[in-house]
Amino acid sequence: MKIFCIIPAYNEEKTIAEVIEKVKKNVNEVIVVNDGSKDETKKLAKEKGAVVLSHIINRGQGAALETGNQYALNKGAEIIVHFDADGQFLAEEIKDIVSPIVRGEADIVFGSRFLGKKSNLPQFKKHIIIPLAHLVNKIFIGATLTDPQNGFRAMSSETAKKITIEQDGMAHNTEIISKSFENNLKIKEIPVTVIYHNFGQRFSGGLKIIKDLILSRLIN
Ligand SMILES: Nc1nc2c(ncn2[C@@H]2O[C@H](COP(=O)(O)OP(=O)(O)OP(=O)(O)O)[C@@H](O)[C@H]2O)c(=O)[nH]1
Ligand SMILES: [Mg+2]
Repeated sequence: MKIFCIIPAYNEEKTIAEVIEKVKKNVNEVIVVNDGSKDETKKLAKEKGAVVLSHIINRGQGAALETGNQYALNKGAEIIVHFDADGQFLAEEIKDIVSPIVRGEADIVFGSRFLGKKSNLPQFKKHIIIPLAHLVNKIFIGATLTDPQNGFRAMSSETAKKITIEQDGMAHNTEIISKSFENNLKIKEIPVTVIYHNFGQRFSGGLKIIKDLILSRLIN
């Protein structure tokens, strides 16, 4: 099947080349959505042979994923994988995340850090952000997944047509889960590995996730 991998990237010059190199062995097309990066992300991604779509200004990870999804659908993708640019996911796990879709057992598959595989999560993320995301999902969706803030997922093209990502920022995670339930999709979770290289630096990112999550729900 024709598998497209969408990699949203914002100032990821340190990791983007290696991530593309590894991902391209596992998929048919690699699409980097460069979201107004101020570093060499775009140049490096092009050199590695990825298709690079660019937002002129930074619009957020959710907006970048939607740009990527639309492109992939237009180009005839059958399965779309979302994969981070920061080198935290393992490209060899792409085959595991797409396989339930290939076998017709799922419409959308979510990666989870809490189903057996080891991930060295920072305490702030583990004890504050993830429980908060669970709470927000339970209150607003009435359901949650084991890892509501995991950006590693795969969906069929039919699913991508049903799920338009309208949350530009970090609340897209909750939005995708919510729309999967609303559309009665066949949902599956599989264990994935998430590696943390640089502890402590993502504290402000964590606060942004909390702000996006709560604001998006208050507005909707
Ligand atoms: N396009 C785009 N991508 C972004 C933006 N912010 C983050 N990303 C990308 O989204 C992915 C995840 O971002 P992170 O900041 O690592 O978020 P996270 O993985 O949920 O958080 P950690 O668990 O702390 O790593 C990476 O590939 C980033 O480059 C943004 O504003 N625009
Ligand atoms: Mg990350």
